[in-house]
Amino acid sequence: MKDIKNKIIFSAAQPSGNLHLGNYLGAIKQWIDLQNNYKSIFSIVDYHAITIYQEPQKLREKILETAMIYLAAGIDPKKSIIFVQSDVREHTELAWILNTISKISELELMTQYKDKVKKLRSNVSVGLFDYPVLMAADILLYKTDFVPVGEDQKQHIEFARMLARRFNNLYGEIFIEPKEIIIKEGARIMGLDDPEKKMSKSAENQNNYIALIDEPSLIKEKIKKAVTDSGKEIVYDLEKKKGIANLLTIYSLVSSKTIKQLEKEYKGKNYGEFKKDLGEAIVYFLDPLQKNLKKLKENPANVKKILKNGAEQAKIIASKNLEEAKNKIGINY
Ligand code: AQP
Repeated sequence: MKDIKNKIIFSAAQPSGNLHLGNYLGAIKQWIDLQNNYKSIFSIVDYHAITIYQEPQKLREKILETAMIYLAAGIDPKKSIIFVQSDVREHTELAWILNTISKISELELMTQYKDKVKKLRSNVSVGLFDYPVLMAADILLYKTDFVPVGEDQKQHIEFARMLARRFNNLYGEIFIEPKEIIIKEGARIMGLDDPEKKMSKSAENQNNYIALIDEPSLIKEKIKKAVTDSGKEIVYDLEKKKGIANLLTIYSLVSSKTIKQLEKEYKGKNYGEFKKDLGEAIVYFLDPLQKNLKKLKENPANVKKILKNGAEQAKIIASKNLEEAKNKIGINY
């Protein structure tokens, strides 16, 4: 048994657009505390991002910006490994191996895939279909114990767990069955333009999300436009008032006030007042991160150095574990 200090955390985000408040509240925020207690590995998963077409110059920028957001949020390269997925080739190599034990029928059940198919229709790549296998490789490659993620990734972690078990049964015990860590509040922040769907980087409507890099005026504007309902009361009701419930969740997480406290505070007040205060609370909450980000952007060379150094550290673990897997299969002579 590993003691807690040796347990491994792995998590990642795709540089497929602007990281948003959902990514932060659902995932990144947890990483900051976890890195103090676990061996932590955080990746910028660019090979996942290209499962949907990305404009190359924009992708280049978003890879670096995502890394800067990790650092600005408080991920400390002295405590955690931060690296870009494509810098560690072992990820795609293990993904190929795991492809050979994954079933098409299992991948067809993935909710995120099915949602994206609805949006993309016939323009769906094999890569998008195979996304959960690459994600399982990302996780298993480091013999990860825990994966802190938002609710939307739960099914993918279950799949990774199942692949670890299947590999171990077929070839011998080497992979750890990873468990997800999902926080109670904020694990599924909904879109501001449509509270039925999760907040998403790839949403067509920019008013769907609050990007972590949005200017204060834009943040306030987006909150003002957030979809609510025709009622008047500011109460948490997930059935009848999904929009307000989502805004209350966000407000609670950015202000550290409970939803009950907020309901009391806004009793008798109107949506306009509530939204105005929420916009300001988000701006205030994101201010330190945005200030840190501005400083980091002045010296991209330094961030690139952190990433290259992180990739070297990741590679040491990844190459050893991949070799072990290859030996088990008989891919050595
Ligand atoms: N709306 C959300 N609420 C809470 N957590 C969320 N996450 C994503 N959306 C929400 C969590 O953020 C981490 C990084 O996500 P990702 O980059 O892997 O992308 P994703 O899960 O596919 O969601 P996005 O941000 O909407 O990206 P696109 O639109 O490109 O698919 C994960 O832990 C995720 O659970």
